[in-house]
Amino acid sequence: MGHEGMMVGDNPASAVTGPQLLAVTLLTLLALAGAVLWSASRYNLTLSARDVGGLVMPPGMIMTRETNADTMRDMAAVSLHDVLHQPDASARGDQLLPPRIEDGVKVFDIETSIAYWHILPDVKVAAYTYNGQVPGPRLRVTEGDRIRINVTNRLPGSTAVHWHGLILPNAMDGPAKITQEPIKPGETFTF
Ligand SMILES: [Cu+2]
Repeated sequence: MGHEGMMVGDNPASAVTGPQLLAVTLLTLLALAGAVLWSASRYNLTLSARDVGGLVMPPGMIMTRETNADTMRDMAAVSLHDVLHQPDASARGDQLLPPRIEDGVKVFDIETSIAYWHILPDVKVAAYTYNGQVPGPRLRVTEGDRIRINVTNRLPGSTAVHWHGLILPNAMDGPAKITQEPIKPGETFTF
C-alpha cells in the first residue's frame, strides 16, 4: 500500500488521502447545493407545515411556486386543524333529534361543525356537519307546532341555513348576505 500523501486516521485499512477527502467533501457540498436549488426551482420552499399543514386543497386547484400560504388557506376546502368531532365508523346520520319543550314551543339545538365522517368503514373525510352527522339530524314537527331552532356555528367560517319545507320569515331563510346576515363563528342564531 502506498503511503504517499497525508494520512487521516490511524487504521491503515481506512487510510484516506487529503485530496480524496477534499474531493468527496466538494462533491457532497455540490450535491447539497444542487438539491436545494433543484427543490427551490420546483417547489415553494417558503411554505412551512406550520402555515399550511392540515389544509385539504380542492382537487384540481392549480398551485404554483407563487401560491402563498394566505391564498392556500383561502382556497382550502377544509383545514384538518378545525375538525371538532371524530364519530366512530358505526355513526349514522339523519338521527331523530328530540326537541325540548319550552312554554309549549318545540326547541331544537343545532350545531354546525367539522367532523371526520366515515363514508366507508375504513375511509373518513373531513365533513361539514349539522350536529356531527351526515346527513344532519331529522327534525320531526307537526303542522301547527310552534318551533324554535337555535343554530350555533362552530365552523371556522360564517354560515347560514336555508330551509326547505318550512314557511318562515325571509330574514331567517339564508342565503347569507342576501336575505340575512351570516352567522359568524361562535355565534348562535335563533330561527
Ligand atoms: Cu331553496
